[in-house]
Amino acid sequence: EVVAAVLVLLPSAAPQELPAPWGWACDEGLCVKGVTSDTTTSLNQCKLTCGPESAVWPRPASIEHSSEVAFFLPTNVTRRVSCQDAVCPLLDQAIDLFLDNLQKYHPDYAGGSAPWEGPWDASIVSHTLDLDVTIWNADDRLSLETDESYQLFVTTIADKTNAQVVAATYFGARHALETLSQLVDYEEGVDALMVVSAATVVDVPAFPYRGILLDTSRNFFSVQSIERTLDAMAANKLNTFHWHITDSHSFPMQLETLPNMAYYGTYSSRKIYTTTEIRNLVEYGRIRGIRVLPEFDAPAHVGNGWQWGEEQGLGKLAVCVNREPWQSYCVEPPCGQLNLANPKMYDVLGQIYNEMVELFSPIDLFHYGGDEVNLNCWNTTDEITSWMDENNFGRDADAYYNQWSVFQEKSRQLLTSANADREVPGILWTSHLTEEGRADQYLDPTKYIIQIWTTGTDYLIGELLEKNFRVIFSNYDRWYLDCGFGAWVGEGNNWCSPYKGWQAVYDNSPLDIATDLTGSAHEELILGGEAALWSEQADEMVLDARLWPRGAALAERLWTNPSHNWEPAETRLIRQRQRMVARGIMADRIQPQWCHQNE
Ligand code: CP6
Repeated sequence: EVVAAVLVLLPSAAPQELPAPWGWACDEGLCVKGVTSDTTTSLNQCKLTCGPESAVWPRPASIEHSSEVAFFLPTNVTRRVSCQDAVCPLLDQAIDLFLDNLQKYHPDYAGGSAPWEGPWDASIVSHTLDLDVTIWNADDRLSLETDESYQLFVTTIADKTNAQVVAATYFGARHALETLSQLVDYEEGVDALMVVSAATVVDVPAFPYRGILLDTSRNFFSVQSIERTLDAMAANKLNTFHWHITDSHSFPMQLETLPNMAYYGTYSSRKIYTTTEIRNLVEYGRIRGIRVLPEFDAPAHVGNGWQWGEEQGLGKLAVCVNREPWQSYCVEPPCGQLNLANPKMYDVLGQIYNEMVELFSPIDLFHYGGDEVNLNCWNTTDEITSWMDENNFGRDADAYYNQWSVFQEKSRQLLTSANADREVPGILWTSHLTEEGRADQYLDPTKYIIQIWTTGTDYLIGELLEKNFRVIFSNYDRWYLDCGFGAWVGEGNNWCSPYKGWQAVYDNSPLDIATDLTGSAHEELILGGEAALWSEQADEMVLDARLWPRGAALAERLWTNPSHNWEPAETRLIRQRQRMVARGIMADRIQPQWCHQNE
């Protein structure tokens, strides 16, 4: 009683701990906050993360750890690596990124090194985190066959924590470093980092293709915003940045051999990706375990950029460009489709492929687009109809499908020769060419992968699988993230309403869809999935919040493929969202700050 009275009288210099709104259940280990026992969700219920078991996103295939932590300073990390050839410089960069990510846990991080202040006790100052990374193979490029698995062993003896990473490839090792960074957090009380003192992680992705699509034609996105997207993808072990770089609206891709394309096609001279910027982004992605996959969408979804042909004596390279009323010639304005009747069009297409193959080199996949061809555009263009007649192709729908498939075959050959006669699998969107009875008539399943954008109830998905096509899922009702609130509604289209929350993204399971449609999961044919950010209603101001944390939900579906739905994942997702924010990603908010004690 006497002591208490004295304490009350003493003026307190230290800020008082704020009382928690309710009793936090968790008070040691990597706890950020407590847990409530309440499992109902949503706006008026806090969801709180606690301990290393809730730290790693996407959840590893297997993880065990102690509930103790070791404290250390980021200046006390050592590295030892065992690797071959080109992999070693990549690994050095991955470790640098890992160290940057540690700095970013500090609440006062403002770039570079955070303002660590201490004072620290001797045990913190002397503690080291020793990285020991072994990579067996010399692959420095991703492919669908790349082994992305890794093992991570954390052990602590006295003042040394050893983090041992073993992986077949660079890509597995960089995922291990991502996981390790997520087993670290900042501890306010000691102004130091803490790492779980012992852990064993054995991890492997469920699917080899885990993507995000960004459309940079309807709206332009700065290189910096694309880099930020690659950073966020790396934090979620997503491995494919599908760059829908051109469309009818604009052509922002600089080509040194065809400068007219961007000259005619960009919105402005500043809204252009120079060849240097493109090469740098490809490398930026590679270091982060991401293939930058180019799409050149054709024969539809072209337009601006192609007008120069006539002025330069090559004739019309594209038809229906900006034609009105657009409803008759395309799904959204402005219209445009390549001119199948002009052989010079193929010369230009081959040149585009030549330069794209070089810019994105070496490619292991290529996206041909191939969506939303409008037969009425070709059918109402004199140059095309007279060419059809001269060649006795006929004029019915099948005649046009035949010519479209001839175009596709020529495109494939042009791409193959552009790629020094190395054939890579091509990706095509679902379209009339992939419909019932047509897919295997027109397309060879050993050469093409089909990206599905219809919903999970579409029986055609089952048909494609039964015909042995490899597929990538991008169901528009779950994995299209482009919608702004309310847009399109009232124009006869309602796919933007209601808003697709992260829960809907999380619960979309390709294997379940395949099983429902065909009675078999077809695991070997399902390469994975991709969320799409089309950009009619998005530019870089809203990019982060549209993509994240929903893209993180996609990532766990594709990496872990959990057998449960979103509910048990919620607290971990909230923590992953906070982690992304710490790394400079302006991810959407999930709950009130009131739920987070020390933020
Ligand atoms: N642009 C291109 C688009 C779409 C596609 N391709 C699209 C279609 C339907 C919806 C959203 C986007 N805007 N080139 C389809 C693959 Cl709902």
